[in-house]
Amino acid sequence: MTFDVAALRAQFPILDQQVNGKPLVYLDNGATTQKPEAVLNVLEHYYRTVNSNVHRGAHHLSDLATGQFEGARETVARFLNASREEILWTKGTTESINIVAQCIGRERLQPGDEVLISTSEHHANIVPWQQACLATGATLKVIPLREDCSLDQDAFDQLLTERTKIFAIGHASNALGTLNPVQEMVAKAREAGAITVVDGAQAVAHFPVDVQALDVDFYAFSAHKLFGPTGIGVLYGRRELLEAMPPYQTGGEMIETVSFEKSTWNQLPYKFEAGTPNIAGAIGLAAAIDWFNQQDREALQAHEDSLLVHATKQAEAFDGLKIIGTAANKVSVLSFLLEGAHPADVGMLLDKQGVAVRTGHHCTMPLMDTLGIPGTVRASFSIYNTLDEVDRLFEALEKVKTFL
Ligand code: C6P
Repeated sequence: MTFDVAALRAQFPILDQQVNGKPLVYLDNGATTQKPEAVLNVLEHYYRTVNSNVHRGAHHLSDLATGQFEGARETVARFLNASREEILWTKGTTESINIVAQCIGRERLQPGDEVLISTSEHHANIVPWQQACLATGATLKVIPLREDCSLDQDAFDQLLTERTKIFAIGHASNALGTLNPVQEMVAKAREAGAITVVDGAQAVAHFPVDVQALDVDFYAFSAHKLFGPTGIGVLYGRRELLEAMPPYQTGGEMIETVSFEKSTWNQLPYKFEAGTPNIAGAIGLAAAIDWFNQQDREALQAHEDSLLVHATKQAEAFDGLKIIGTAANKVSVLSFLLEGAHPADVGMLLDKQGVAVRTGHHCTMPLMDTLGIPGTVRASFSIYNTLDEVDRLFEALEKVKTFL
């Protein structure tokens, strides 16, 4: 299979448009990726021909919807190398982490216990733990960064103790792109007796993830950053832990029996899925995974790497530009500052030239505080971006410099 970026791009109709009179250069893939025709078609087909509620099987359409919905769970299970009972549908990464923080964190933490996270976490992997610590009297501990914004592994080794009950870490940083050595860190945390949680929001669209190889207890991601729809995500949980956890929300679907005196819970995974689920979302996510798996994943990864290398080279040569986050291992994210310019102004002037980036704190306020900056300009690349688009970003930045 050879990789043809033009052919791949052609499958994403949204990319073929003008913004502010210029061809769109979409470099905000860390916020959300675009959706290929294959996913759009499946979503439309579902609503046009299948739409029905699931697990209520009294008629043909309901059977069809249930089959596709549960088939989607199996697709996700294969994608992560898990079993279907361990795959829970959620609204996204944020809800996935909240489920763990509520159902394990608040249940098991006690005063004197510690939750260990890192400086570069997204708010979704900080605030739920902060709240769990507040509710239980446990303490939040934070792994500091080295100069290049990678995690300080010596500090990690010291912070990880028998008091560490939960270790929650991002697989890749959304603000900087740093790829964390999650497998090694999870192994050490498990050895120390901690429950391990990985935020995979910025990982799954970039490289294969195998939860068994990672040997992690919980893994979270969002469909919309993986070429799928918004409003749907996944929490993988190790079966023994899910079995032992109380439900997150209660109501329909998640029960086995209900009386006015007492209710009992459905089996996994339904125990954690109260109410009518996002059926179309789950089916759309499976379509995205099927589509993604049909591509030459190694070629996609190599292409993304070449985008980052090309962008980094130009950034290093660009007068007055400072790259924020220079770790050796990164996903395709370039965060930077232009001397004397506020990131928000840079973003606005790039937008005027059709270049879409994200600016600000990227939901990582503690990281920005640590770095002593208000935020960054972030160009996050995906498989359908081209080297020409990277050049367009830097041409546009030259103009921004003259405007400012
Ligand atoms: N980051 C970004 O522009 P949700 O919103 O639940 O799908 O994902 C939250 C989330 C959690 N962890 C990481 C590492 C993330 O990057 C995100 C979402 C977007 O960087 C929106 S803030």
